[in-house]
Amino acid sequence: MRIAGLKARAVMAPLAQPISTAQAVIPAAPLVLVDLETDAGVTGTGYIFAYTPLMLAPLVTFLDGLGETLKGASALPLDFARQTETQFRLLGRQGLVGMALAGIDLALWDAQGKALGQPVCALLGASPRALPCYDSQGVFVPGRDEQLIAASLDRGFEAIKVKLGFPSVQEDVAALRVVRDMIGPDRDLMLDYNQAFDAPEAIRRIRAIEDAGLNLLWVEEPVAAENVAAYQSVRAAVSTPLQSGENWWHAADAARALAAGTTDYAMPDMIKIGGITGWVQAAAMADAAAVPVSSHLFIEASAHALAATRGAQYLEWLDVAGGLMAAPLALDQGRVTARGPGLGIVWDPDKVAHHAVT
Ligand code: SMN
Ligand code: MG
Repeated sequence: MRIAGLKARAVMAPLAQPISTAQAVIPAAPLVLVDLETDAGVTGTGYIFAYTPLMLAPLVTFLDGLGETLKGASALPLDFARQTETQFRLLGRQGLVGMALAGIDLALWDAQGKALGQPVCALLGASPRALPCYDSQGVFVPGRDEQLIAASLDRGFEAIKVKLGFPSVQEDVAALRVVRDMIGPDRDLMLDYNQAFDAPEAIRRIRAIEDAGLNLLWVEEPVAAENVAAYQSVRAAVSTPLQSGENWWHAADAARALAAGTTDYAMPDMIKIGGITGWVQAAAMADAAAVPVSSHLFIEASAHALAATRGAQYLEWLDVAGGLMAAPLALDQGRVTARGPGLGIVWDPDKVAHHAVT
């Protein structure tokens, strides 16, 4: 199978709730939809979460140009990886380059699955299976967001993550206490600090949360993602497990982080890690290091990848593209199962047209 063409479209996908974090609020999801045509008659589909609408036009422009250079090339993901590693070795593959390449990687895996009439997880050697999800919420503000926690419980989630980063740790503790009281002692509660602190402040906050008996499953990205030494010192100073990985670029970053012992849990981002191809490499290293693996965004592709991941922990339920689909991926009692063929992503043309950015 060979690549016949590439189409990239920018959209602002509607979200059920804004994504609020310690760093920024994202009111709608800036996505680039990637459609990869093949000479076998199937079109592979992937999408890229661009974080900010400012990056939509540059990604589309780059993908359009790259698509021209790929015409006639092999549509097998590892052939593509080998070719583009050489093509972009001098420039480097972090940032927009890596995001665009990962979007194509997803589309290539999707195309292979469709051509074979199989879900992508089966190409990776695994059957689809019901994966436990946690509901990934934004910054929890007491007095404002209780109904969001109640809605998570109604939907059957056994685990909930909130993001925080108030001016004081007392406010963080008070917010977590409200959530813990609502969900009870037995459900998992996670906290995402989105790289808000330096190591001393992170240690102070996490110790205060521990002293308050809030029993978190993990604290995520308390310090800057690339600061290996800071993760090591925080991890040595607290007993709550640390989670990180959504900002690892390609499997090489995963290797460095795991070798340095920066984290207890890993959650590669399907795009930053390099698509399904990069995920397989990173997840294998994490599992071999006895570090459980969760996902970040990209619920459709992650449901396939996690089904095939030994040591899979949680799928992050944060649906950024369902607002553009005829049939968004469905939850069943807080669990989700990958569907095929391919990645199982089918856009609703009317919804895509309505939210298109031109
Ligand atoms: C997150 C940050 C930015 C966009 C989406 C999600 C967050 C998470 O770090 O883990 O959910
Ligand atoms: Mg996070």
